[in-house]
Amino acid sequence: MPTLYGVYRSRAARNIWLALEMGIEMEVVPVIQGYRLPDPHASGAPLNTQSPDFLAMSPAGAVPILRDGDLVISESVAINLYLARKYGGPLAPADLEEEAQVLQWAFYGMTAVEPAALALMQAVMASPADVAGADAAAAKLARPLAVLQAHLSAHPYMVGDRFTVADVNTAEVVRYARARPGLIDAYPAVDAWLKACQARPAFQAMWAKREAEPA
Ligand SMILES: N[C@@H](CCC(=O)N[C@@H](CS)C(=O)NCC(=O)O)C(=O)O
Repeated sequence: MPTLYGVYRSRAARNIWLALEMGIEMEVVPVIQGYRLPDPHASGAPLNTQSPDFLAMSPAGAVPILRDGDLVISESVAINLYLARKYGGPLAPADLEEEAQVLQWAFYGMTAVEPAALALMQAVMASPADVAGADAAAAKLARPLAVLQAHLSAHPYMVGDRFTVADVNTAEVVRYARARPGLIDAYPAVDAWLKACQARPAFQAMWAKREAEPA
């Protein structure tokens, strides 16, 4: 059985969501971000991203990490692509063409959507009253959201007209933009798609556990 190291309040969430969608049995070992602890090196500190045992597995000191037999991999999107390929089924790419599209959206999500969406979420959380700062961050998201709006106006899902690993990967970064109320409303196809993704029982199960985890 694969083992995932990470907490629900981290990018491990997208791996847990996918595993639930695909019915993959996966052990989840909690590893909290070191920066969330008062002293990650204290003797009683929980296993965290700065613990020597964890750093031996993750030189970058970041969760998630997946261990599957002798294989140890980092990067939540790479982990999802591995799980999809290994376990197969309708959430995995059906052929080479779909695999290319899944990769295309994975790279677009990581390079175009995530940096802008994360910057927006962090700006809103750091200074909720700083409207100008949030406006500037939101402006950088306008183009990626317009790209997704155009795609999702013509297709119900990211790839293959069905829910796949590409939706899990993309939805988990688009949701950061919800930090700015009303922003995604201006992109109705994105809004409807995100709501459909997040209404799925597997997402709901993951989210309930995430909410139950201390912030
Ligand atoms: N691109 C990586 C990002 C990994 C990452 O930054 N993880 C954060 C939690 S979401 C982390 O572990 N941070 C610990 C730290 O920066 O000390 C992925 O998607 O897995």
